[in-house]
Amino acid sequence: MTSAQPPKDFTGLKQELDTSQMAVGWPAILSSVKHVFGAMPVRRGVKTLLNLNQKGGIDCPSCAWPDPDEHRSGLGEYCENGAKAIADEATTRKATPVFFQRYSVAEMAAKSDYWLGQQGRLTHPMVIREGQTHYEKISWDEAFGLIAKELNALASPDEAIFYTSGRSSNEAAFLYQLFIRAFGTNNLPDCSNMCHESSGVALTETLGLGKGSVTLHDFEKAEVIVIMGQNPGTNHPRMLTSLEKAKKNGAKIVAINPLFETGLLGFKNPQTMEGLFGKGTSLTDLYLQIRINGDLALLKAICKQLVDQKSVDNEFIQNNTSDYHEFLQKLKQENIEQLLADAGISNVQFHEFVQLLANNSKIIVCWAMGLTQHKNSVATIQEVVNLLLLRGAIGKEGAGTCPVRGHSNVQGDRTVGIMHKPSAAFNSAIEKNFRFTPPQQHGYDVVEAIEAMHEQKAKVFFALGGNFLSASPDTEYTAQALRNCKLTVQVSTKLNRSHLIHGKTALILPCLGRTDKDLQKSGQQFVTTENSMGVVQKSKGVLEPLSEAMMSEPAIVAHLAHAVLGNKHHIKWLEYSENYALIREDIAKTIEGFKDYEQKVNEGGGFYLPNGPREGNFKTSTGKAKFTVNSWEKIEVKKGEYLMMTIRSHDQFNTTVYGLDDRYRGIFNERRIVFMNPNDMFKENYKNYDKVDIINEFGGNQRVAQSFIVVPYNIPKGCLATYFPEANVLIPLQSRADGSQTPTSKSVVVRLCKIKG
Ligand SMILES: Nc1nc2c(c(=O)[nH]1)N[C@H]1C(S)=C(S)[C@@H](COP(=O)(O)OP(=O)(O)OC[C@H]3O[C@@H](n4cnc5c(=O)[nH]c(N)nc54)[C@H](O)[C@@H]3O)O[C@H]1N2
Ligand SMILES: Nc1nc2c(c(=O)[nH]1)N[C@H]1C(S)=C(S)[C@@H](COP(=O)(O)OP(=O)(O)OC[C@H]3O[C@@H](n4cnc5c(=O)[nH]c(N)nc54)[C@H](O)[C@@H]3O)O[C@H]1N2
Ligand SMILES: [Mo]
Repeated sequence: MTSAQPPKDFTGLKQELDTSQMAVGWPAILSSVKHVFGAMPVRRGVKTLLNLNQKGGIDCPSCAWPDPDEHRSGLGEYCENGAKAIADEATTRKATPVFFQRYSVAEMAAKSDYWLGQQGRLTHPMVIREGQTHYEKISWDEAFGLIAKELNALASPDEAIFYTSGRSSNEAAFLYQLFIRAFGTNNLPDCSNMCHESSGVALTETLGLGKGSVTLHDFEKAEVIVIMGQNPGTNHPRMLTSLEKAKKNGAKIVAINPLFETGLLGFKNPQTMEGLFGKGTSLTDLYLQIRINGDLALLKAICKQLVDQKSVDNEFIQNNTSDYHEFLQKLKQENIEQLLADAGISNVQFHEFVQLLANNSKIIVCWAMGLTQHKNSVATIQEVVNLLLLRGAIGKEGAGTCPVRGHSNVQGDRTVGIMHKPSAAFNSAIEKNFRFTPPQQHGYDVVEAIEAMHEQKAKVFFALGGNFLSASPDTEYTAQALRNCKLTVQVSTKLNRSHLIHGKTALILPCLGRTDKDLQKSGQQFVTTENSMGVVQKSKGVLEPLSEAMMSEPAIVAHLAHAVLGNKHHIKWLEYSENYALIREDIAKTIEGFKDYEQKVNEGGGFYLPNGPREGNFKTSTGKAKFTVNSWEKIEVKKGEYLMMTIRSHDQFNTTVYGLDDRYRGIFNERRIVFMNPNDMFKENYKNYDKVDIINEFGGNQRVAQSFIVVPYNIPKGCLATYFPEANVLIPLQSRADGSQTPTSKSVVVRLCKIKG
């Protein structure tokens, strides 16, 4: 059977023990240049970079960090990893039908993720049918006909699953969900389910909106910025510019992370002379090296100490919050010493942190996957909210919540309807504007979708972007789920492992990316996206598409809807694909905050969507910001077991591997490594670079990730780290965050088994 995991060969590890304390600077510039000009001719590279993140230009397809509202640097409003993302998409390399003739699926599956990505852009629709070994060319009409036949033959629309990754534009996503609801299901799992779902759930419950409350302007006014479970130097490098500015304005920065991440330590801004030729700016004032999943314990200890020493904003609490009394009652039972011991934080650092919080109230808390991918993630994020509420640090300038989103339009996709649990208000807006009754019953999220396919309750899997197989937990189980399908369809820009582990019949539909010019009947189109701070902006490609056979995402969805539903509804699907302004017109009618969409998005740098918590307006069940009681339970780890987090290296975007280095952590030319504390290595009798298998036994099933190299690293005792997606095979599908169902990718209980010889 075709292997679902990347090959287990080692590539030749080099470890640099003495790493720099400064992120970016010249090494980042050199790396950007190497990636961009290594992938495409100079003119194409320059044209792309000059348009990146400029008003009316291309919205960078990498992370969701916002662009400055006002002035943007004419040269270089992007970062090293944005440049890598662009190089990956705008490359002139092509995976044409000839390529697919040359390599069987099994042969491709034996190659590394890096190799798959290096084959270039997908250029033609391809199909593989039962019993075949190779993909072959298919026409678009035939492909749409094939999907329509399978979808219309299902016993119920709920036997189909429609996944979305977070790069799709508002236009594509809105049309996609409209089609899926008209078809008759809410089976809309998306990458959010594995990402910031815990943030959405926690913030909706407590503050009435599942999004962050701050803007870039707040960073300039903040007194304290806390960064929890986030590695911005790699994953949101442009955030460092905001942190540098904040720092210059006097803000104190606190980092809470099991690793000393270079990007949190210091920054050499490539847009300033000082950054290029000077010492750079050191960023973090207080660095708490927390034990994996110790955050809830630490936050509870902080809340208790703030209450005990009466450093709380009583007036704010009185006027703006509910459930305070119950919160206080439960807090009395907590023991600070025990909580700190569980978190692995010293008393000295704890008190230093508490004093910073007690003496200031313009506090921003930022977080990412280090908080969202644990069993207690929703509770942890609710405790972040408790802390901010105690200090009155929400709904005012320089303060608030900042869940830093991942994919560049993951937030926008949700806003325009990519959700498996639509609200009643959303459903009635659809009904009113499109004259059909959308399904009311909730659909599958990612983990439920995998189960449904495994049990053959779902038979057709369609993905608008992403790499479902490799991004999902429990790789072997997920692979079987996909193999069980009658039909799997991937709308993609680049080759990935989800094309190789597929249903009885499988299709690859090549689409335009953010950088590509999108010409339709009414002329050149632009699309819109929403960043992590709720700004909607336009994005317009500038490059000639590599192949005439690629279609845009909105056009693919429109043609699919037309093929499946024809004229069953009062919806003129194909007209949407001829002019995306028509889609925006309907978004404006259906979704709150998009009034005058077309006009506003054409003015300057975009517009802000309404944000209740930002204005101190909380649409919760009590009409106020809610305190919550969150109980702390330490994850049980037996002797010989470790708590393992799966993290991103500096040379990847999720499952796309740009290169084999993790420069800031001093790792070169290898991804199959496991970071381990030298004391633990000594205890286990491991020498540097010994080889191990990693084992998880959750729920009585054994999962093994074979062949990893043990690397000594400054990580808390009892903790390990590996890279995603190589270690996803170990993440149990059944281990999920309470309340959000996010797989617990940051707290996997494992043991190691030394490979002899
Ligand atoms: N270049 C690049 N940019 C990206 C991405 C990419 O892959 N590459 N991915 C995008 C996406 S989709 C996302 S969601 C974001 C992800 O951005 P991040 O969340 O920064 O990504 P991770 O590598 O998962 O890093 C998690 C961080 O949390 C820490 N951590 C792990 N467990 C814990 C814990 O229990 N407590 C605390 N306090 N910290 C912990 C890790 O040490 C690490 O520093 O980045 C986006 N941007
Ligand atoms: N163990 C572990 N697992 C994780 C995580 C973790 O931290 N640890 N993180 C989780 C997180 S935060 C996320 S967001 C998910 C990511 O899950 P996904 O979003 O599913 O995965 P990506 O790797 O971002 O998807 C990459 C593919 O998207 C396609 N693509 C790129 N651009 C476009 C485009 O413009 N249009 C279309 N149609 N396709 C495009 C390309 O073919 C590329 O191969 O993974 C999750 N999985
Ligand atoms: Mo993400």
